[in-house]
Amino acid sequence: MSTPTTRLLTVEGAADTRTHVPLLERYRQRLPFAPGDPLVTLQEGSTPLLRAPVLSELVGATVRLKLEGANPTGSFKDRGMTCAVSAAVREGAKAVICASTGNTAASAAAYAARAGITCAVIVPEGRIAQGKMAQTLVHGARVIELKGNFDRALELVRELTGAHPIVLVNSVNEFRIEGQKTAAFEIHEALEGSLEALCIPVGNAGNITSYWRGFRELGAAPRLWGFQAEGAAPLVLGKIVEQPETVASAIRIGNPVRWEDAMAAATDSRGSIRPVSDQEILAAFRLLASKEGMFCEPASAASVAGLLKYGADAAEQVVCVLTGRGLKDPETAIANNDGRVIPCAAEIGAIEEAVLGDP
Ligand code: AN7
Repeated sequence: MSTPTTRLLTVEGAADTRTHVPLLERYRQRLPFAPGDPLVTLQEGSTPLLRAPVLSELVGATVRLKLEGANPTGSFKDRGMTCAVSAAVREGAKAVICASTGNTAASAAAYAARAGITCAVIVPEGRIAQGKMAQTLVHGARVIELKGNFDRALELVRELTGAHPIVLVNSVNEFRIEGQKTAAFEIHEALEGSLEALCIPVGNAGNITSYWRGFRELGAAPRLWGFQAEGAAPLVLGKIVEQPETVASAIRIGNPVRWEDAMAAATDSRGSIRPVSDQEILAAFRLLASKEGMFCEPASAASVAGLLKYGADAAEQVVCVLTGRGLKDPETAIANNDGRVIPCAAEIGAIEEAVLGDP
């Protein structure tokens, strides 16, 4: 058996092939890592930027989707986690921890497994999507279900890490923000600096903070349009939401840790943070899947819901960030679609009727 240290990939050996370069290598010049530092990677980043013809037509702009669900664990969190866990390993950490609505937990669990260190996650009881729970468990993290919501979980985990040598990998961790800013680099490069507006869901507000940092470092300044679910919209209301509620469980957050940074990103970019209803989120979710062929999780669809609701405001080049993939949350998908399953006897007449008959 190899020890955790020898199992870590070095920078030199990180990519088995040259077809996909980990973001920490691709953007090393702009990240707080030196050659030879431990690199914990699952080959994240370099995600597709897909044209969305139906959306483009609807809003009268060229709309593209940044497919962050194409990251190894199926969400944008991997960009931050490769950095946070690599830095933790560099510091000699043996354990990481986070509070999570699900995706951070899945990502932390995967990168901790890769690094050969332990991981604990605190999730709100009964409130994280099944795909995320499956990932977190199968990666071997210790899953702690809190009788309380995400905001309380984060408070407690911050207190805990103040007293114990466990590295906190929520987006209070600067390495998370550093890693996630690389998505802005990729979009800027792909569009050769022509991006005018970015639509993005906002929960704990780490990601909008990261994008703004990334764009600023390149001297770019697209407008950032952040969207929160109506029932979990503290940044829109200007006050903490004690009991956040939305179908989009990933962004069911009432007291974002990057509050000031997110407001600054919206203001400095001449953007905004606005609300979308659950109905609007689910309508965008279904439209993406049924008309663009793109299955994302409900929280991700908030970016598109916001664009459809408020319009492109004369921006011609727009990107919507689809933060996580649809398979993360099968229950919500099964409960919210226009399809139906047709039962059928195992004989040709019944099959004919099922396939060719009136729907
Ligand atoms: C799919 O996993 O907070 O505004 O604990 O999973 O940076 O918080 C997830 C957030 C958007 C919001 N889309 O990003 C967690 C967690 C998806 C998400 C967000 C999340 P932030």
